[in-house]
Amino acid sequence: MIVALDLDCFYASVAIRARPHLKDKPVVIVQKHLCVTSNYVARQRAHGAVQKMTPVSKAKAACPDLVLIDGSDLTPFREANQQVVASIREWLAEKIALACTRESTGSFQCPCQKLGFDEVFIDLSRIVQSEMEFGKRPWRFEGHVFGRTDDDDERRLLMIASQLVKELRDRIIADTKLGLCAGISTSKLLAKLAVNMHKPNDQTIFLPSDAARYVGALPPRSLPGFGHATGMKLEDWANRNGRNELKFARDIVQNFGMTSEGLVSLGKILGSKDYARKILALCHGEDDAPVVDSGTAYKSITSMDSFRKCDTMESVRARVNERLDDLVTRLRKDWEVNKRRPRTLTVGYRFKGNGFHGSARAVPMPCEIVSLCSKNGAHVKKAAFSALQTASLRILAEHAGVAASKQFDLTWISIGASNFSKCADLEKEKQDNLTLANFFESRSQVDQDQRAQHRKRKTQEHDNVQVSKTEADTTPCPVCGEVTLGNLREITAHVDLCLRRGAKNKTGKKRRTSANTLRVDSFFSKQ
Ligand code: DCP
Ligand code: MG
Repeated sequence: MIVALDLDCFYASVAIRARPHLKDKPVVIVQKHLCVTSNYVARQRAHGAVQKMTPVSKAKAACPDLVLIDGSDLTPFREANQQVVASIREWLAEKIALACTRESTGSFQCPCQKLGFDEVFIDLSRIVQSEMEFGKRPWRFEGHVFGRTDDDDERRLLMIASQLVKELRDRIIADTKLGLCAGISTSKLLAKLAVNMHKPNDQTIFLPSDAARYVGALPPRSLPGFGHATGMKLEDWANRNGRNELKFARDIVQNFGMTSEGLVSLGKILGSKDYARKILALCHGEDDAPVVDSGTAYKSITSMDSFRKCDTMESVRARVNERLDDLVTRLRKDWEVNKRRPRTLTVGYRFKGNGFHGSARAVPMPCEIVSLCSKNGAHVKKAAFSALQTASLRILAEHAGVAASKQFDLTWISIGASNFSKCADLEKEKQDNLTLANFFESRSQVDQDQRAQHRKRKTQEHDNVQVSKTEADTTPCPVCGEVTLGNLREITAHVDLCLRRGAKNKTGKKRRTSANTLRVDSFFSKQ
């Protein structure tokens, strides 16, 4: 029971939430003279002329009263995303707690995976299962129903899932004042396809029995998980081999079939048999990818930007500095909330003429980041900034050939921090290192102490021997009980002899060996 959530005209909704007077006006969010999204009023008013990535001039021509809002600062969108995820997690926690109480079981998890800023997948299976057993839910779907199912249990489970999702959406809207759509089905692929079927502020249930036919009729590139590069490789292969155009997903299935031979040849084209299997399954409407919980914090923090021209070292430095200003501030904020530090720095770049084809290089984080992400980090931002700047420029020089002596024209840069460690771990690591350092530092002292103790022990032993000797003079042999013994060596030799001889004690009785041994032991322990 997988749910895909997608916020409606996300950037525009966040911007309008902060400016309620714009609620009924056509609004677009602008980044570098392009409309990155628009609210639904603008979409209707401009009859499709303000699609994502439309130049502002064109959008304005189609809808003159368009309100333009600058969207270059992503902070409000990031924060809104966190509010949405917090609301989802709170709702999930309540449902899980209820299920655990009803079932008298230990707690469980319903994974929640973020995808970009405004999409989330949730695996609701476990809660739905509990509701099926204890929930007394009505026998109906909540939302639009697409497709059909031959399985009554599946139908019932999807009904319950749709009712739960309606509750969840209502909760998110109440908590965040942001509208959203949901797709509900039995895989991430079908849930994601369903989410776009009725927009805005609505939900669709995709019953999966006819999924293969439906998906087969879609262009392969519209399938989530079917990347741009995959499309290029397949088109190239089709052209070279005079095959029909691979226009629909079913054409890929027909060309390669679901046989092992087909899999091998597709694997050769795509570079991996596993990936080929995944692509064939996708084109057939099947997807067994699990929802992997993203945790509460971002896996990486990246600042990126694209531009028309960046062909001098001065402009590269300026672009890098802009990214680092943003990154350093966000890393510091992240430390305040999550108490963690990144260990890896990644710099990505694209050159003019390479389209979306870019490269990236990862290196260990400069150690100045440790000071930035610590208690007094707010005061050492400059040091972290300049260490990151040196590292980033070095990567660009060494791996991208971005240097004063060379010709280049960059169109995109990204600088990211990832591979985070909780500071508790780092503190422990530090503590362990300290302990180790202390150990080695104090080792010489320990050695000295031990040597002194050793000397003392030797002296005591010597004294003890003297004492023993004195006591032994008056101690009878534990075996024969009669002989007056001398020093330790003489005692041992005498007792050995007595034991070998099976000597009798004073009373004339021959002692049992075990008893002898006991007596001898206690004798020596006394010594
Ligand atoms: N975005 C962007 N550049 C793009 C596409 C999108 O910066 N080329 C941003 C703006 C969007 C946000 O990402 O608000 C989410 O993208 P969606 O594709 O989900 O679009 P919206 O949420 O805006 O609209 P919809 O209601 O169609 O989901
Ligand atoms: Mg959206």
